[in-house]
Amino acid sequence: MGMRRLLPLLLAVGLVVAFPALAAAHDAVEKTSPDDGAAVGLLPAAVAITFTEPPTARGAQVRVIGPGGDVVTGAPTVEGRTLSQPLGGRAPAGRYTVAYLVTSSDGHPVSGRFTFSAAVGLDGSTASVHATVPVPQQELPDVTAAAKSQFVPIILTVASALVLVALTVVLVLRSRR
Ligand SMILES: [Cu+2]
Repeated sequence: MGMRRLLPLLLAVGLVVAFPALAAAHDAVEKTSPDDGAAVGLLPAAVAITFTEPPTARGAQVRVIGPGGDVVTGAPTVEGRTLSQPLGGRAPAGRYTVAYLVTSSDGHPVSGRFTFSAAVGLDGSTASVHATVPVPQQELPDVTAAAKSQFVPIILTVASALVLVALTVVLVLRSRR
């Protein structure tokens, strides 16, 4: 095979290596607890997100933002395919948005959010609740930007991809001489 023909092939290989997200699917969210948009009675003591594959506990982050701010307590835990986050004992009634970031089983970060309303808070307070609508992006602190710095596997993936692309370029240039 001539080098002129090999060049597009090498570039294609480099692209596939550089963008693993194109070649592999992240874990999808199967369900959340409470359901997205749900109106519940008593605020649950924990929220949970169940994925299609077991996520990695390391680096997992969950924020549960309500009328009184973030009400998470302790670190999130992973049991099987479910990521759980306990809530603080003084969380008030009202509308909550849950934002999460977790490492997918394929090593890529998966983030998302959902909302729900609770008529009775863990502190005994009450609020009128109704089904919620999606929250505009700017109402939430940017948890993903801060958390992504913890994703060492991603950095390694990107670094190795760059090395492979560089090697590909070197091979192409060398083959042209
Ligand atoms: Cu992925």
